[in-house]
Amino acid sequence: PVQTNEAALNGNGVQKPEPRLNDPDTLARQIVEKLTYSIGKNPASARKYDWLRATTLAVRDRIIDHWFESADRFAEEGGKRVCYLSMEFLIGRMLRDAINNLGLTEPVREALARYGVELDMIELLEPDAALGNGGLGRLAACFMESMASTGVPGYGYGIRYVHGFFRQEIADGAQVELPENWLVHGNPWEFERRNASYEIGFGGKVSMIQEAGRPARQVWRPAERVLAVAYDTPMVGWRGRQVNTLRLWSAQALDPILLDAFNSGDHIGALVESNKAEAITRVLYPADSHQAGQELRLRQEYFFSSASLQDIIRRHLEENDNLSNLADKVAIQLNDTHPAVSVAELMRLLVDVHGFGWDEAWTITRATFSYTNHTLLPEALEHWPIHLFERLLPRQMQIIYAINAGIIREAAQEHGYDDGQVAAISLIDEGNGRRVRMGQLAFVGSHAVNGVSALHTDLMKQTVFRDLHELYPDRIQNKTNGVTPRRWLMEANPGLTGLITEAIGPGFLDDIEKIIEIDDLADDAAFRERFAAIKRQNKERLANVIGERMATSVDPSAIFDIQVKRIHEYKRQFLNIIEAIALYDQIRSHPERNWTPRVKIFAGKAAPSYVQAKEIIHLANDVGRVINADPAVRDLLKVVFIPNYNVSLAEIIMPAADLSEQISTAGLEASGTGNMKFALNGALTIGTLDGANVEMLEHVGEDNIFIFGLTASEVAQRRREAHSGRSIIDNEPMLREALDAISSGLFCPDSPSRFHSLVSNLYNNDWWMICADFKAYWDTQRTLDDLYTRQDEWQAKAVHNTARMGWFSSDRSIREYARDIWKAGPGQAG
Ligand code: F55
Repeated sequence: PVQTNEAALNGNGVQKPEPRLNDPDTLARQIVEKLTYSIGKNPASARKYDWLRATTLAVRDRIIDHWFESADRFAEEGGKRVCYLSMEFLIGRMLRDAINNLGLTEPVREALARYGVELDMIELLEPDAALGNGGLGRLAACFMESMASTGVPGYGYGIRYVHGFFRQEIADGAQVELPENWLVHGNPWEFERRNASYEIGFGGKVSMIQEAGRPARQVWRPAERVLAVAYDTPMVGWRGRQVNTLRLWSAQALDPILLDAFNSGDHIGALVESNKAEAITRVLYPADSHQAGQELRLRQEYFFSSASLQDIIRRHLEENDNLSNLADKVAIQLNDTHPAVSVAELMRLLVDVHGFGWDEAWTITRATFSYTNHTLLPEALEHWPIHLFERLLPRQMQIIYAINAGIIREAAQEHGYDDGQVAAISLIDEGNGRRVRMGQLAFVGSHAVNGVSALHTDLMKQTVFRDLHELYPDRIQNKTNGVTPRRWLMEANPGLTGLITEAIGPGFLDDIEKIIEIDDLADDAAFRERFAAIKRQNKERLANVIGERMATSVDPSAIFDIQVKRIHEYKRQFLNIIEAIALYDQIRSHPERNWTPRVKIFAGKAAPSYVQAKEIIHLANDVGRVINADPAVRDLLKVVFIPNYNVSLAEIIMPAADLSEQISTAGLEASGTGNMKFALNGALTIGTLDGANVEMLEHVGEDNIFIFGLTASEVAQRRREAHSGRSIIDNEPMLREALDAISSGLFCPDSPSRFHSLVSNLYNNDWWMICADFKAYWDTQRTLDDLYTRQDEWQAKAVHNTARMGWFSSDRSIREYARDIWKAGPGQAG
């Protein structure tokens, strides 16, 4: 055992490190100290990566001071913890965020400048932590930052994937997926916690055991066991007031090299087991819109759910006598259904391991969990085949049957449900090969269930959860998404942040809703000009990126019309491309007209197995190649697809947009969060009445947003009527000519039939209402062309957008979760 001198540890502070000072002198000295003693380089021979690492380590020391303070404060004050369980945390880079939140940006810049090193340059060397697919994962990252910034004691729990979201390259117009390897040079932000590790079982058998004088109980003897090892990353809140922890689990073989096998000469056999264990946390699944359905995915879900719950329980029992007050001390938020097996696992831990009776365990479980739904798309809802579930998690399957029996009994006895109504709420889908419905499991195991925008929450009540909502009418509530203004305004757009600070003072940095104070400056010509000048600089920066990465030149005085997000049919990048083709036709047919120059910018990744989404990427690239090379359009139109969209690229793109494309088929986009990032940075939105666009309209006012197209209920109506595109195409020449151009092979002469199935889907079915919405979209785009020529008007609207987006801060979202769902954080009894 380690010998410690208690007196020295606690008494006179002999072993306490000196406090870290934040002046440039001290920072410069300590960066060089890290360079020398942690990295083993002297300043003269250090490479840029060495400087990044040394700077990160010096900044990390300061974070650790705040981290310990936060832990001590929590230990003193007690209160309730919030555990955010998410398969995904799409964080991006961490250095800029950390130093911004600690107020160190200028001192660090100055310290590095003394050695001739540019902060902005070394920041770019940090790899993105891309442990997520898109909106859901990025929301988890914004929420972690906002919990730390608003003083909620939040613990993120997730998976430490060795390979995050794949890197995208475009080869001959098509997406190519390459493995991502963010950990190759080590990760200075994480701390391995070997003492926090738990065994996770799979497979095996359940048997009833009867011990003398005790009630009979079920014991699960797993056939396989792996170890979950914790890695902690500090999450720094605004002004460093609070530092929370993101705990990510890594899988390891219990016995990395099975010594028996190894000693008996079976080297290969010994390593097979460790490979199988470590496979669990090897890679992030890249599908965001359909269920993977693979065994490895279910293993991932259970692995991180069980590890997190065991950790939560261990911590609770360190501070409390028993688990009966768990729900008073911990709130567990399930980020979609990916961790929904937690409901069964907590029941198992309470009943089988900690000896609770079923009913009390169920009360505790329900009071502890809450669940956020992020999609209504049927193909994205998780449902696991029963045979697979039972083979991998036999005890959890039993528990799910028991939960189901209880719910059905309640529905039948207390509410008189008939067989049809029972089938609708059952946790087991008997329809297609018997499956466990994870959404239903998460719903019944939670005291609160939320959607992520007002419209989405309403639709949840009417569609996917209609029957459960009828049974539990108080359970569903709305929590509209938000984005953190630190990363998405201050860090991404220092120019605009500086202008706003000059105009209204720095108060909005601590309370983003104060940004409304620039609203009246929309009428101030001098302010508008400075606002526009900053936009222009940000567009030049993006134009440079496009020039460097793709050797395409774009003119920053054109409208930057941007659609960046995952590629999906319901998000309708195809509609945007068709509009580009129609515009191309019109410019060539009517060269005499006063066209407003436009650059259409796309970026986003397709799931590797999503054929149509990959065709859409191919089309965008093929169309861009033809249009950009055609002298007839005289730079009036460019179409650019920027490869490898990720958080870092988003930080350059969001501030550079004039126009934000939020054009999903109404009723399909749960919320959207890119819509908020763009508008906060002064882009106007062209969008449908979908997701949070509806609430953005309410906040910015109808003069400042450009809404078009069918509403969600009109879409539902048309689908009931078996709508197809054919008659619309026949009556709309611009649309027909654009589709004919695609079908003719104009954009893909090497393979003219490449896009035939994309086009024939429109004729035969038009499921996503692309034909139905084309004309309204076209007309709205032309209104915007016209508006852009009146720069005063356009810029006034842009100012209103920035001014009125304060409500869409994730600080507001988090305060609502804390107040209505978690009953935790500042101002809660705790
Ligand atoms: C990831 C994995 C699976 Cl198996 C299914 C879905 C996803 C995923 O990434 N979903 C996702 O990003 N959903 C989005 O969540 C955002 C945050 O709430 C919403 O803004 C957005 O509308 C929704 O599509």
